[in-house]
Amino acid sequence: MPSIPVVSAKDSPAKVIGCLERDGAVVVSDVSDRATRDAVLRELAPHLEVVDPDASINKVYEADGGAANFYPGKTKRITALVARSETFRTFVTHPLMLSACDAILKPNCVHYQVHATAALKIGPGAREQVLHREEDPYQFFKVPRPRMILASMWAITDFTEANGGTHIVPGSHLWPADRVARPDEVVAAAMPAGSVLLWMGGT
Ligand SMILES: O=C(O)CCC(=O)C(=O)O
Repeated sequence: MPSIPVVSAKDSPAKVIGCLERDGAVVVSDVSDRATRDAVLRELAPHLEVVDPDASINKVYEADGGAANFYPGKTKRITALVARSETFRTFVTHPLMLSACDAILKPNCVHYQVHATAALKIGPGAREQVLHREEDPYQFFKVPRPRMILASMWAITDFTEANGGTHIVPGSHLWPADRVARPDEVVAAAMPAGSVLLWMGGT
């Protein structure tokens, strides 16, 4: 059974990067403390408060060339977190993120930048999301694509398989384009609050 490696924030960036290269994903525990998570929650709360969890953005996404039914319902979503939460900015500039981005993205570019940010509050009964690669919008490159994206998911609350922990297919960043994941190759990222899941744009 494949699994997502778990390392500690005290481990070296080289260890984190080694896991990303080999498994395409890694969970790093104890990256954010309680006070930081509480501040993010407090700063985002008024924005999340006014979101309708049933407002579907699929039509807009499809019109833009995105996959059909990409976004599950029963979920509150807000974007532009850098503008909305001062504390969230410390995640973007966290030394772990910068060293991982330097190692994974810098060999392919002059500068890298924040691609998109979103906070998700998954409600009861939300369906699973369709498996995808974060780099899928760049269809002009064939899989396996050059490395363009390093994704992260910061656990502000505990992630479990039951409450919607992100589904990852370890090792799939190295797969040929036509290989489809079997159900037993899909792993839910279970991680306690304070952890961050990193994954390659090709995973
Ligand atoms: O549910 C969403 O808003 C998108 C989440 C997503 O694309 C992902 O977790 O990779």
